Amino acid sequence: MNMNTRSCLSTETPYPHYPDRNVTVLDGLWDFTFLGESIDPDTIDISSITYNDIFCVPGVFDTTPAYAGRRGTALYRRQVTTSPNTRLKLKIGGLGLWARIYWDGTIVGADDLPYSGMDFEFEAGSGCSHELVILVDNRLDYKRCALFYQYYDFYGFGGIYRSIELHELPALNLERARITPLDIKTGLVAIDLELAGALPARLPFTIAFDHGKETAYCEPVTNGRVTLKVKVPRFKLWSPRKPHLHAVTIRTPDDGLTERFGLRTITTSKGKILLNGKALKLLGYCRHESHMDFGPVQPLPLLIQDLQYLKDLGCNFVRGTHYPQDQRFLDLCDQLGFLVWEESLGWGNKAEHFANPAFFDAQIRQTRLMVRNSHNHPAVIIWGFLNEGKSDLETSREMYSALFKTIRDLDSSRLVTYASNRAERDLFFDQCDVISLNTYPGWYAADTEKTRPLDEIVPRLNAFIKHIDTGALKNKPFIISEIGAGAIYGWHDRFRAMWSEEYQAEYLDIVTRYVAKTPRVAGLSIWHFADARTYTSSYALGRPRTINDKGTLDEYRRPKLAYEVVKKRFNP
Ligand code: ADA
Repeated sequence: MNMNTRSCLSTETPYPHYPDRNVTVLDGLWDFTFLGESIDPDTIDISSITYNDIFCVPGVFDTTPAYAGRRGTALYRRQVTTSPNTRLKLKIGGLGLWARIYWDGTIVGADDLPYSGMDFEFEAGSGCSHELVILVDNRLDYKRCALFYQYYDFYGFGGIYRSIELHELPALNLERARITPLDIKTGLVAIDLELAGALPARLPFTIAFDHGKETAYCEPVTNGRVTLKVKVPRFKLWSPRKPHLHAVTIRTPDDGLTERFGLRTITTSKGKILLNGKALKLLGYCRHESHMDFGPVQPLPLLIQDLQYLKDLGCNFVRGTHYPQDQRFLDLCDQLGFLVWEESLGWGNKAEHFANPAFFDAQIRQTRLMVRNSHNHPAVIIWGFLNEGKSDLETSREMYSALFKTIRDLDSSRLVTYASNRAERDLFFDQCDVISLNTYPGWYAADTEKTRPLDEIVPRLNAFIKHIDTGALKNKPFIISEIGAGAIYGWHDRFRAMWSEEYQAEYLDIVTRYVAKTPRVAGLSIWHFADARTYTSSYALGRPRTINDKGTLDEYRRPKLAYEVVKKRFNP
C-alpha cells in the first residue's frame, strides 16, 4: 500500500519528494485545547486532557479571535494511521516557540528552535491507529527556548507554523541528496547522499536527471554518506533572468527521493558579487514571514502575491529576516529567480546571551539545520546569523567564529555574512565574505533644528564606505542590509513629517538613488517589505499600532506611496 498523499499536493509541499515512501501529510483539522498558563508543562498528564476545540495545522492560535495575544500551553491532537511496527519520521516544517511531541502518550521529541524544520524519529509500535499530540507553548521561557527574547522587534507567535508530514522509513533510508555545483562550464556537480538505518559497506543506487534515463552506481558508504561527482546531462545554468532548474531522482533498493537544484556559482571579486562569474547588484527587501491574520503561517496565495509584488517592484533579492525560511518560499524563489539571504534566529542579542551556553548551543544547532535544510536552493546565495548582535565586543568573538565555521564546514559554496549595526566599531567584518550594515540615518536621528533628518542619509553611508575602504576590507562587497523609515498607511501630511507616507517615499527615494549611483554598494535590502506585528508590551511606544510600520506595503499588502518610488528606481 502506498499512502503517499504528496503527489496531489506536490505544488505545495517542498522538496525533496520521496516517491517510494508512505508519506502522510498531516495538515488539516486537529483536536485542540488551549490551557494557557494554568498548567506546568513538566507535570502535565497528557492522558487526562479534554479537547474542547478544533484548530488547523499549520496554524498559530494567538492571531485568532478566540486566543488573540494569549500566551501559554496549547495541545494539538489527531489520530494517525500507519503500518504496524514501522520506524517513523515526523517532519515538522517549523513551529514556535517550543514544543514536545507525544506518540500514543509517550514523549518522542522536543523542539526548542522556533522556525526550524526539524525531524523526529521513533517506532510506530503495534497496531495501525495512533494518537499524535503536539504540545506547543508560546511563553517567553528562556530556559526552554533560548533563541527568542521578549524585546525582539517581531511577535513571537504560538503554534504550528508550517506543514507536518509523517514518513514510514525503510530499513535503509536515503534522507537527503545534497547537490553542489562544481563546474558550471561542464555541468559537474558533487552529490552527497545522507543515509540512515541499516548501513551497508557499499550502496547500489541509480541516478536519473530530469526524470530521464537511470544510471547505476555502487559506491562505498563512509560515516553514513556517499559522495560522488557527476555531470548533469543537457544542463542549463540558473540565474534570476532564466531560473532553470534540474531534478535528480536517486533510488536505492529500499528508498528513493527527488531533489531539485540549480547550477550557478556565487563568488566575490574586488568588492563585487558575481553570479555565474558576472557582477550583479542585489536590489530588494527584508521580508518577515508575518501576516495579521495568519502570523508566520504562509498560505500559498500569500506567498505568490508577495513574490508578485517583489517582481513588480523590480527586486532580484530578498533577505529572509530573521529566521530560517519556509521551504515552500525558497522553492518559489528558485522557480521565480529571486536571490535570497537566509539567516538563523537572532535579534540584537546582548553580552549575557553570548555568555549563555544554552544560547550558544541553540545558535549552532539552528544554523546547522538551516544550512542542511536549504542546501539545494539555487536561490539561497548568502547565509547569515545574529542580526545586530554585539559584534563590537571581543567577548562575542567565540560565537561569531563558531558560526562562521559551522556554516563553512557544511557549505563552502555560498557567501557568509551577518547584519551589523555596530558600523565602524564592528570587530568581525574580516571574517565575512560580504560586509552588511543595518543603518537608519534620517529615521533614528538626532533631534536637531539645524539639519533635516533626511540630510543625514548620504553622509552616513559615505562615511561608512570611507571606513571600509581605508583598510583590509576594501575588496569585500558591501550590502546595505537594512535601511528604512516608518509610514502609517493612509496617513498623508503636508509637512511631510515622520510617519507620513510622504516622508517614507522621500527617504527611500534618497536611498535608492544613492544605491543606483554608488558602485561600491553591491546590494540593498530595504527595511522592510510589509508592515508586521511586533511588541505589544511597552516597547511598543516606538511602534504605533504595535506594528513595525517601515513596510513599503502595509500589513495587508496595500502599497504605500514609496512603492512607486522604489519601483521606478529598481526598474530603470
Ligand atoms: C533593526 C532590526 C529590524 C527592525 C529595525 C527597525 O535594524 O534588525 O528587525 O527592528 O531595526 O525597524 O528599527
